[in-house]
Amino acid sequence: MSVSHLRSFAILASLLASFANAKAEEPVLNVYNWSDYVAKDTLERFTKETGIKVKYDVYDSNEVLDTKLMTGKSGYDLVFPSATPFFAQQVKAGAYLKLDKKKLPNAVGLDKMVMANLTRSDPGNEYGLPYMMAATGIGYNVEKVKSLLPDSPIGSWKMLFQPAVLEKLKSCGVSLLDTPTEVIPAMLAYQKRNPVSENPEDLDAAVAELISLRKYYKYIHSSKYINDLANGEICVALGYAGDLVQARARGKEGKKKQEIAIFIPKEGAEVNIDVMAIPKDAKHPENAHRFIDFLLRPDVIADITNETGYANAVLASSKFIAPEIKSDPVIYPPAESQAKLFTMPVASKDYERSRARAWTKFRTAKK
Ligand code: N2P
Repeated sequence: MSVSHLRSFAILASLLASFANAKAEEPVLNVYNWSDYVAKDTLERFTKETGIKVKYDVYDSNEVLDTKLMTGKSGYDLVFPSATPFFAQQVKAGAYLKLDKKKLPNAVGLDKMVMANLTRSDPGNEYGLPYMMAATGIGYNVEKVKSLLPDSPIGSWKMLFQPAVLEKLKSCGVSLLDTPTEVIPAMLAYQKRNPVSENPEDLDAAVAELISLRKYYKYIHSSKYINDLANGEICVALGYAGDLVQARARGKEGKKKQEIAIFIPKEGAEVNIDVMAIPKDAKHPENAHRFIDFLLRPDVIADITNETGYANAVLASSKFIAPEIKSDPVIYPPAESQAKLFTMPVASKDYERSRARAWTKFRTAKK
């Protein structure tokens, strides 16, 4: 056989192999994602283009996803953990399949800075690609807060943690996210301690103060606050920026119009990069790759950003993003507030355990 024959034979063989692979997979994809994290027509568009049916389940905390992944067979083909500390630990534990970059041509359009940041969790960017990013901030009902506390400390964590403030705002409802990886750093920032400290003394101080404030919080939950803020059921919430943006939009649309405002606290706030990753035992990895590549299409991901209020890392999506979204400092923080943002480090197992214990102590403290 001549060299060129050999080459065409090799090409044919690899084509056949990829057909066989594609054939072997039924046109189904099991996705497990955060709630309120795609546009209304994202899944439908994908199915229309590919014939792949998406079974879509949602969660509202990394802890829930982590438990499913770590107990082995999750049954999912694609999940969206936060890069640190969760995805980093899951990568170390061998929870994911290596991505096949040949099947992800749109990945070249990803922001190199975000990719570099992700190497802290995933050296070589082998197991995950960025989906959406957001800071954690505070959303509040402008009218209700103004009437109960005209000189409230807007812009500061004091809105959520200062007893004198909470004493006033308790009656209109204050809520926290249900996760130690958000609430403890926020409390540490309020206490002017290092928000990403792994010092047991800092952890104790943060939890003691949280416990002393337990009676002021109406509830601790990671997704209910969107509608409750929008309906006027609560008036201050710790939330993910995009979710707060959605609450603000729903507040404008609702029957009882509520004006919701949002800020990222000046003392510093956490930022999460959520990634797309394929669990090791995924039954439809081929379809998962197709969905990841679809989500990385500039027009597709721009629609998601426009609808959910979360920033993405696909540079070419910029031209499809609505001007009011692009200029929203809550979604795309300007340089001066970016300097105050921090991401969680990958903490030691020991620290993770003590933080989880401390959190349970707070969660179960008497109101
Ligand atoms: C979506 C929440 C995703 C942000 N509702 C958490 N990283």
